[in-house]
Amino acid sequence: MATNLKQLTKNEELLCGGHRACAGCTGSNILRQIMLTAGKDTVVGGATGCMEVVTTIFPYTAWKTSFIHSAFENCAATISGVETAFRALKKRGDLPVERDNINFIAFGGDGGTYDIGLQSLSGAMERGHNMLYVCYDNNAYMNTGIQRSSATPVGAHTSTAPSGSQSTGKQEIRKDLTKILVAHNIPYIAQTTPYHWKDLAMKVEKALATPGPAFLNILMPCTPGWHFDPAIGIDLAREAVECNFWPIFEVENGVYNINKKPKEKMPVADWMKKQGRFKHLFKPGNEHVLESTQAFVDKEWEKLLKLEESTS
Ligand SMILES: Cc1ncc(C[n+]2csc(CCOP(=O)(O)OP(=O)(O)O)c2C)c(N)n1
Repeated sequence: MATNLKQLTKNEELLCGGHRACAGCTGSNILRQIMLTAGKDTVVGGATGCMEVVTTIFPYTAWKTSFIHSAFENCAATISGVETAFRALKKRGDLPVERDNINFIAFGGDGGTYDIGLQSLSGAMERGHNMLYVCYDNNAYMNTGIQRSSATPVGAHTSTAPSGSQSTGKQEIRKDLTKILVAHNIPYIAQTTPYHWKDLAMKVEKALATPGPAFLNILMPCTPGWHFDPAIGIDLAREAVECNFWPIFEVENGVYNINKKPKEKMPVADWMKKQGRFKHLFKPGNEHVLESTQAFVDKEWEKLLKLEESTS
């Protein structure tokens, strides 16, 4: 099992150093961890987000495996097409035996997944392709200058939802994409973070071993977008789980399993106060946003516990 740390570190690094990710970027941790688990026989597709931009600056590539550039709208469609071609070649007997088992992984940011590529993701999942779609959710359109996306949490300051005398930042409740994927009735869906490396590796293994479509939603703390000290990104991933902002769970054939239930729940405000994007919420007069965020997180957690109870 690749979920053994010793084994995992012996595996070949398929995302090499020298890429252009920001100092403290947790997205490169996500890509490295996934590729260490998936291995070389993997076809990767990337939508036009940070993790594509920083790893494929012409004429270089940080990928030591096949990598296909996609537009925002069609990463899932591109990889579903490659997977179909693979099946067709296999059926015709046109593949050498050693190329018999290939992983197909599509990557997209939250802008490319929650928003612009949602239709192609939905189509690929519904058609039942044998592929894994990974959304690295850094809560905004980061590489174009931190514009809000439908994944941005209430109260966050972004360039298109700025905080100031007239506004407390993003006003709308974030979309729950994981729930939308559950509604597709696909065999495997999970949330995780790059801090929880063992959980992440286990989920990648399960997702790739499951015949049919699988989806992973991975929280990615972003230094310039969330405004934090580059040293603490990975801690913010851990604390997002400790405060229940980002529960880590899986839904396997409709059955929910929460992988970590914090013993002592951390207040969401303690997580938020380490991030400059929420700085304005700690000024007098804005307490109501912190209170409503805590109430929202508590309510969603209760719903998740009930889903686990009712489906197990
Ligand atoms: C259809 C379309 N709209 C807008 C753009 C411009 N664009 C390129 S990258 C990007 C932001 C990507 O955001 P996200 O998918 O969240 O990834 P991140 O940069 O945060 O990693 C935008 C808006 C584009 N390339 N195509």
